[in-house]
Amino acid sequence: MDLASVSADLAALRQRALAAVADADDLKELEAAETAFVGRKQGALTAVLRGIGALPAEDRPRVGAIANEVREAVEEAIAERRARLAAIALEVRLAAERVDVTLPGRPLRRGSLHPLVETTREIARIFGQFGFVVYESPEVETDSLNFQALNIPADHPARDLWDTLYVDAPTNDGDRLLLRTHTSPGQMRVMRQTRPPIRALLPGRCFRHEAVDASHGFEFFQVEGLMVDEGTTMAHLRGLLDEFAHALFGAGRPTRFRPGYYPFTEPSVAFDIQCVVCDGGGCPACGRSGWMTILGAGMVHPVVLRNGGIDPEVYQGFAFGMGIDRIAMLRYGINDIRYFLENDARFLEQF
Ligand code: 2NM
Repeated sequence: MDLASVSADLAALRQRALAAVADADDLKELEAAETAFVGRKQGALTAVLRGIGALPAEDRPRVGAIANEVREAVEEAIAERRARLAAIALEVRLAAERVDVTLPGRPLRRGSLHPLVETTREIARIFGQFGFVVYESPEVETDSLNFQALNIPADHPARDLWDTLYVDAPTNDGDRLLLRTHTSPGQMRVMRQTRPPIRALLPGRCFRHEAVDASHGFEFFQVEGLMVDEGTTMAHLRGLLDEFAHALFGAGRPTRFRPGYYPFTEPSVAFDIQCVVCDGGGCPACGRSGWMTILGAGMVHPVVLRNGGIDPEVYQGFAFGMGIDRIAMLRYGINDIRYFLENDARFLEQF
């Protein structure tokens, strides 16, 4: 054992250690190399230093210095390699987690308004321009508001079990509960809760005990309008309905009043527009008459005004009502009322 051979051993150890560190592909391999070469107990460097006692005393400091230098060089290489492995691990992770923020987003499925909702809103928008305000009222009503207050007598056929759906529930005052057959009871509520001038619009679901076919549902939607003020006349009604028909079906479309009958209006009319299918020529859609009825209307009966708490000697009013389903069918060319409530996506997606 001499200085030259120990120096050579240390140089060789340094070479092998640096090579092992450089070759370490992960932390585990690096730590194994650290233990093998510069580990305090079992490391190769420690083994060399254990043999130092066999050297002449004057050579020991020189060997000690070389050994320290080797340790420092190897430990520095290990620190560098550790930092490099950490950087590589981060790069790998970032690559794996990479998000391309420039990719176009996944499109959201976009819904659309139900054709009945769309039509109701359009009707409310038009009448809104004339100052009509939308009210909503209950679908379960009393016999007195749905019929009696509206001048519909007890023996009127509409009150028959075969036309009206009654609710089998007791009430405090013996009044019978039913599913409203029109939104007129809402107009009665408006009259009792507000004072003239009144311009009210009542949209909503109504119910009739009906045999269902392409043009009749046991549920349907109605919009009614009510105007009450001093000096309200049939001429105001006529002008308003013309404006409405022209806004909805196009300016210049001919309209007409025909005599009609309702128990709650006097006089009563049917309001027709020239057929939107044949433009008046006559076709199956208009029964070859060239006209189609889109709503009913009239001057509110004095008895009905009085039932609403309004003095018919001071105030007059007109009211009108239309089936939203029917208006929507005309607007969109739908030929069966049953489509509206079937919830078939193939139908709904078209709007
Ligand atoms: C219609 C036709 C004619 C109407 C009458 C009233 C009330 F409450 F004021 F008397 N509301 N709605 C009315 C009048 C409704 O639907 C075809």
